[in-house]
Amino acid sequence: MEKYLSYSHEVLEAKEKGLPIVALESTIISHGMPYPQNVQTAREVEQIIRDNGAVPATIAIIDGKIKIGLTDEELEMFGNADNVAKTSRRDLGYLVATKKLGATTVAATMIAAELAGIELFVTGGIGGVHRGAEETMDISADLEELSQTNVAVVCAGAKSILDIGLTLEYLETKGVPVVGFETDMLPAFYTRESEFSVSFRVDSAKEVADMMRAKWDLGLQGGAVIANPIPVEDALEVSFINGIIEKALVEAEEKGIKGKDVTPFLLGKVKELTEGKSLEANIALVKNNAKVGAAIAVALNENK
Ligand code: PSU
Ligand code: MN
Repeated sequence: MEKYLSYSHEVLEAKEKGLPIVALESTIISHGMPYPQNVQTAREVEQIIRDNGAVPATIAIIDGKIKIGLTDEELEMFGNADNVAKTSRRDLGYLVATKKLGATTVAATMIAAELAGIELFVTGGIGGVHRGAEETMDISADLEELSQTNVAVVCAGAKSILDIGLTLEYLETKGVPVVGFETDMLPAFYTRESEFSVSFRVDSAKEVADMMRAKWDLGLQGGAVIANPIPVEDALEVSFINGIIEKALVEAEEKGIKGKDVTPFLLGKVKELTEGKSLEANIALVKNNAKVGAAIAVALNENK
């Protein structure tokens, strides 16, 4: 693996000392948020993880290697460059072989984290089953990855640009637990609530760590979705955001947006139509996830 993986000094040292490490994705930086808020958020999220007792490892493809932990200049580059490819499972081999810049999605970040021995990953939102998937077959590779790669993923639930019900059905079929962190209801990213229940509710980082350890000790492959609701003060109003998501979906359909461009298009459109309110909410929820994720990484490190 040495041929394909490289580590930042900070992450290498953390590995040597056996410190808890939290993986972070780079698609959210390159394709999920505009510059410069993306870079600023990435830096702040890393610092929150340090402040809560773990070491951050933002992951991306650079110069033919999967880089585990980015320098400040690299974070800036991934936030600002326009030649960064959105990289999921199918793209990894190509980007590494051609030495192009790749920003890793949830799926690719999980793969990289597992290769690097990192058990916990923090992000904002995962991909899922898109609305209309019964016709388009647009189902994110993130879901398949969650069923086979041993990394727990902290997120703020499933966004209603997706078909949340079908996303949960898919995860159930694939045996992926969807855990509510201090909630019985699946949060819907911008809002704390949805009409869907989680598989289990947990009320502490230790409970999550114990559940993951038992699952993995039993030889059950795959990760879990740890759904952590956006803080009350940052949540958007349900009818406001859902109305805007409807508009964004109509526009994506009219413009014929397809494949891997769908999610970035919808996120950008929602930001525009909410006049930036969705971006503020997105930033707040990722930071909140970083805090919870660091605590889970610490607990996982203790029950190893
Ligand atoms: N949801 C967000 N922000 C994001 C993404 C999803 O709120 O940046 C990104 C993640 O990297 C996720 C990817 O893995 O989009 C899913 O893309 P697709 O639907 O094309 O699989
Ligand atoms: Mn897709």
